[in-house]
Amino acid sequence: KLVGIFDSGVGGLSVLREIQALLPTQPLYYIGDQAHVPYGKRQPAEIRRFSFAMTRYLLDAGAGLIVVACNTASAVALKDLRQEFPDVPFVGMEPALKPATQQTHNKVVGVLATPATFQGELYNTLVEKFAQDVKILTSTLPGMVEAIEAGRLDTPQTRAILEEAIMPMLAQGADTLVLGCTHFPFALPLIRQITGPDVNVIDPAPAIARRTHALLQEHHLLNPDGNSVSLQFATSGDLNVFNASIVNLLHLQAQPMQLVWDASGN
Ligand code: DGN
Repeated sequence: KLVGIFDSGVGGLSVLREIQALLPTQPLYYIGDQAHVPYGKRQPAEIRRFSFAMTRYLLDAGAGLIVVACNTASAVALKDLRQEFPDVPFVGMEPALKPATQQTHNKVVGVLATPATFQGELYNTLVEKFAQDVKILTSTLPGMVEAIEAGRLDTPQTRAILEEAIMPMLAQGADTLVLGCTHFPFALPLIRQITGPDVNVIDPAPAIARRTHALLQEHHLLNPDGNSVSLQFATSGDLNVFNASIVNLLHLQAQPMQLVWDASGN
């Protein structure tokens, strides 16, 4: 059965990549809402409307499970999505605070995510639950989502954004960093250059892929082994820009579709 995956833009491709590696024969359909990226500073009602529209689209296309491959949309809309579509299994993102607080030796953790993710109930529940004895430092990495969308994975400007956020975290003793936005794993090589080898950088995408596998199994939606690989992509933004990102980030040739939302975002 088809797995629907969505994000505000290309960030969720870091999740798709892991799902595809784990489940190479599962058909996947990815939507990037690039007409509205970035989501980080948008109003919750707006993010909810976009998330509902993409979910409906993917269900109409035949999806049996939806991966909300965006921390921001998960923080704002996951609860409502589960309520609106009670029969649909959803996999959502959340900043990996649990493993981070378990793995840190210095008891200092840095979290990188969007403003909307930090403001959401999901994140604050996690902080209450897992962060009693750990100091948590946060940064929203202003400009980073835009840099990844534009394919600037390793430029002096992108390095400057990362250094400005990460260096103070390291200076305060952070030995574990959480990538709380699905765009950020694409800058991992640069992040590692800045942190050096001794800092633990957590990308939750492999765990999300395992969770997707488990839920598919539980709901009898796993595609039996076969050799047909089916990957579909669509964007609400510029088709050529999206296509270039797929090539640049996934090293894949695809033929993405153009999505047109009406002005209300439905
Ligand atoms: N990739 C998204 C996330 O994980 O939060 C959102 C990025 C954005 O649109 N600001």
